[in-house]
Formats: sequence, C-alpha cells, structure tokens
Amino acid sequence: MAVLDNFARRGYDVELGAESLVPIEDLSTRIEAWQEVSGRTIASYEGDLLDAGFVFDTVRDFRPESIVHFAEQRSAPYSMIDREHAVYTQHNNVVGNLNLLYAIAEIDPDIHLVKLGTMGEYGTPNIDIEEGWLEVEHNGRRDRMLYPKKPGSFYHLSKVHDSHNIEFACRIWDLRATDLNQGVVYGQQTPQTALDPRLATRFDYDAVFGTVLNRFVIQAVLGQPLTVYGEGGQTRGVIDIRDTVECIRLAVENPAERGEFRVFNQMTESHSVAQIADIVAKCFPGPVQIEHLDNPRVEQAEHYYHVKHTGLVELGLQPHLLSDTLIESMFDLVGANKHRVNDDRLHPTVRWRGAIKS
Ligand code: USQ
Repeated sequence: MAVLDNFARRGYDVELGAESLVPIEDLSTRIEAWQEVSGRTIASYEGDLLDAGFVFDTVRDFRPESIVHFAEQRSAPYSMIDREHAVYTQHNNVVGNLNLLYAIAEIDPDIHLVKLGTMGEYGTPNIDIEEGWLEVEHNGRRDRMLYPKKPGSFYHLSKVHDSHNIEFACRIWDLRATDLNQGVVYGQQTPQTALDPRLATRFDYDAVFGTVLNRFVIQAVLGQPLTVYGEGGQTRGVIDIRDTVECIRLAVENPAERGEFRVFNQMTESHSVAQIADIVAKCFPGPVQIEHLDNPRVEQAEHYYHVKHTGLVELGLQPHLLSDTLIESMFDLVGANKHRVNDDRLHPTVRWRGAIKS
C-alpha cells in the first residue's frame, strides 16, 4: 500500500486560522504508528496531482491494482469564498483527476479507480435520486443516461465535472472506475484509528470545513448555540465514518468491470438539519440552545429527498445508523480537546452571494 499527499489540507488550516479539534500527527509518524500496531508498511510519495510528471512517475513506480482518490479540496464554503477560491477548487480537483485518468490509461488501464464523489452532485431534485444513472424515455425512445445534476456549490460542481470526465474515460479508454457519492460524514474514529492516538484523523469544527453533525456536537459541549441555517428543513444523506471506510474496502475488493463507470450512493440514512440538531440536543446531558441563522448558502428550505442506496448494501455493507451511543462518545472526545477550539471560527462567514458585486 502507498499514500500520496501534497499536504494541502494542512495549508488550509494555516490560511483559515483553524485546526482539527483532535491533534493530527505528521504523515511519517502516522505511518510508523501503523507499522507498529499492524505490522504493515505504507510507502509514501510527496507531491501534487497537478504535476502530471509526478503522477505518472508514481503510478509507474508503485503499479497499484487500485487507486483510491480522495485528493481534492472538499469544502463547499471554501469554494464559495471568492473567485480565487472557486477557480482554485475547480482547477485543483478537475485537473488533478484528469492527470490521474491519463496516467491510468497510459500506464495500466486495468487499474481500478475508486473516486470520492459526493451526494451533493445531485442536489435536491423533485424526483427520486438513482445510483448515478437514469433510464430516460423521451419522445418514445429510451436511453440510460448519467443522472442529471443540480449541485449547490462550485466545490460540488467540481465533482460533477470529475464524474463526467471519468465516465468518458471508461467509455473511450475502457477504464474501470467506481464513483462513491458520499453523504455528509459524522464521527471521528474508525477501529483502525482507535488502535493508537497517533493514528487520529481530522475532526473539524470550523464553519468552512466542519460538517454539520460534528459541528453541532462540538457546539453543544462548548455551551454555544447549535447553528441551524434557516429553518433547518434541508435534508441530507449522512454516513458514519466507520461505514465510509468499509465502503472503500468493499469497492476495492469488488472492482468495476473494464469499461464500467459504476456509481454508489455512499450514505446510509437521511435527516433534515433541524432533526440533526434535535438529536444532538436530546443526547447532550445539559442545556442546549438551537439558533436559527439566516442561511448563508443558497439552498432549498424544504424539498423532496428520496435516494436509492442499495449498491453497497448488496456488496455486504452493514450500516451503523446514527445512535445516541455514538453521539455520547463524541461528547467525551470533544470535552477532552475543547481547549483547542478557536471560537471565532465557529460562526459562518462565507455567504454564497457574498463575493458578487451587485
Ligand atoms: N448546516 C447548518 N449549520 C451548520 C453547518 C451546516 O445548518 O453549522 C447545513 C448546511 O446549510 C447544509 C447541511 O447542513 O444544508 C450540510 O452542510 P455540511 O457543511 O455538513 O456539508 P456540505 O457542505 O454539503 O459538505 C460536506 C463535506 C463535503 C461532502 C458533502 C457531502 O464537506 O466534502 O461532499 O458533505 S453532501 O452534502 O452529500 O454533498
């Protein structure tokens, strides 16, 4: 196994003046810790997917069977800060992914690409969301098309562009790829990271990178109001971090066929933001205030949301559904690290219409 990293995520922390709530070791320390607890080695390559020469050299050197591609700027608010951040996000994500597709096609088209997509590619259409593809009948004729996308940020759009590029590469070069359209992740530990504190993974609380349930848990422990945007009627697919890891394992061990662009909706249940706030408030052993802020994003306040997500379950996924026990264990984790929070970073500052002069 090998890991490739340009440490961009650590750079965003410096830029934004926020850090993971749980301290993160440097890569070499984490690799050493993993070797100690598991007896397995991980090779590491330091470089950028935007550097095509580096990508080709790395793929040629390591010759993987599968590549799990998580190396993208993943925050919707970050992509909406201003023009520069939108351009950075789409350039970094779309071009990095394209370099990887070319490397696979030229070096070994048998490599299975497992790509992190997002449920946000679909947006909130007023029809059922299928797993990536849609059977369409139009003027008496039928075809199977990529599901039409209506995403909600320049970040989510970057993943739509990636999906189209990957489907095209599968069609013309006979590559094999799985697009994991992941929902909003919550939780912080997996059975693997729990083996040693040096293996801890990120737990973001700030309004740019923190995801909604994790933020509400942290706000409850800090005695801060839970920041529900608008009425909280927007519904999202969510997934426990332990299941995200399991889904990747299942996708890698059951590769797509050559020429196949396979899509899984990687989420296990849906909740509205208001429901998530209520669940956190109910579990917390003290008083919790819920604050409805003017929604800084542009999104539908109320909408239909029905998602098909059977592909991963058919491969054997046994979902961990959101439970009081999980949320309670997160309270302890936050309590132990709450001195690390910079309160200024909790409140949303990025407005979807904020950078446009009108
Ligand atoms: N929200 C609040 N209050 C908060 C934070 C968020 O009401 O303090 C609301 C947002 O308005 C949104 C929902 O909660 O309606 C989810 O927001 P989020 O920040 O948890 O998630 P999102 O921006 O959609 O992005 C996250 C990850 C991204 C991933 C995506 C999956 O950062 O990498 O792709 O979840 S999905 O949402 O399915 O597209």
